[in-house]
Amino acid sequence: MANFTAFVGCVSLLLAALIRVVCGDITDGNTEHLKREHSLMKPYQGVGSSPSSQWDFSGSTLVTSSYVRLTPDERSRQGSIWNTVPCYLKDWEMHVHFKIHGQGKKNLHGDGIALWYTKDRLHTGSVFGNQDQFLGLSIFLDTFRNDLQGMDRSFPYISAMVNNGSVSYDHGKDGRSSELGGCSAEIRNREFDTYLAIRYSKGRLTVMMDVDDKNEWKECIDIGGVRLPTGYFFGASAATGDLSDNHDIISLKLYQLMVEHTPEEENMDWTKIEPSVSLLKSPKDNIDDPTGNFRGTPLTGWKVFLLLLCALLGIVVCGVVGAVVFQKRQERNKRFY
Ligand SMILES: [Ca+2]
Repeated sequence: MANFTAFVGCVSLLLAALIRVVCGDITDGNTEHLKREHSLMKPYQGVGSSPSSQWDFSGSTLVTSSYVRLTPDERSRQGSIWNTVPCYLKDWEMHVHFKIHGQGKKNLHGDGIALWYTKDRLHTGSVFGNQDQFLGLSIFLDTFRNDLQGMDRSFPYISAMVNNGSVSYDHGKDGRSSELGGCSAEIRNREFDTYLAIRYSKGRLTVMMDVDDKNEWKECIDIGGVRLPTGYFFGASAATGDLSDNHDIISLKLYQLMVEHTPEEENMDWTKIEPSVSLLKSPKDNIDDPTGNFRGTPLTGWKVFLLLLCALLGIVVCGVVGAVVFQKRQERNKRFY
């Protein structure tokens, strides 16, 4: 039986190692793929102060050695921080470490943070401190419910929007008419670290969060058919109105995802792509969609992982059955002699 225990131990170790390897390059922040020129990390040396700086900031933004405060917990403030280096990666994942906190009691705080991947940068405006009718992608961390008719969802609410410059964000409706997907999440006044991950790869946009101190990603948004060009800028902005909060960014870490593309995809000019979405609903709601659009953009890493997991489970089951049969036979043999 000792041999069998050792065998199971070995398989468990192998399985753990495999999970680390397969997941590593997707969400684990594999350091070799971290792109420092697009990342903002403590102690934020040189941010905004030199011509060679990789991050600019404007408005109420305050940079300290341990956080970047986009707005303080005061009324009518707007602040932003922007990467000065355009991003030419085709597949990427941004990890956002943020903190939203303030004195306001339930529902008496606002308005939230927006994360951007857009053509323009440093244009102050009405959408969480940034310009409306933007070109690109935005993820909103909306902490205040403006739309009193929309009681079917609880706030804070995280949502995504892709814009080709023609659509206005409807603040009064919390952007509901233009949102691609979203989820409710307790992201305010938490005592522990809160994170968001935005992944864009092969036309698929995935937003995950880690806001319950469990050190694991929970899916919030997952949509296919999203087209975004390369050469846009990453940024973050926040705004307060009559109600307020401290909106802090602790870090923005950008990882390059190693994904293969077809020769045709490689040869096209990705900077010329117009931001668009061909599939408006979450792939999860479209399982029976006969067009099967979303199936063209699977999460390859996960497929491989599941296959390997099944294979390993098969080996474990075979091992257990084998060991039991072997032991039974030994016992029977003992009885005979
Ligand atoms: Ca709102």
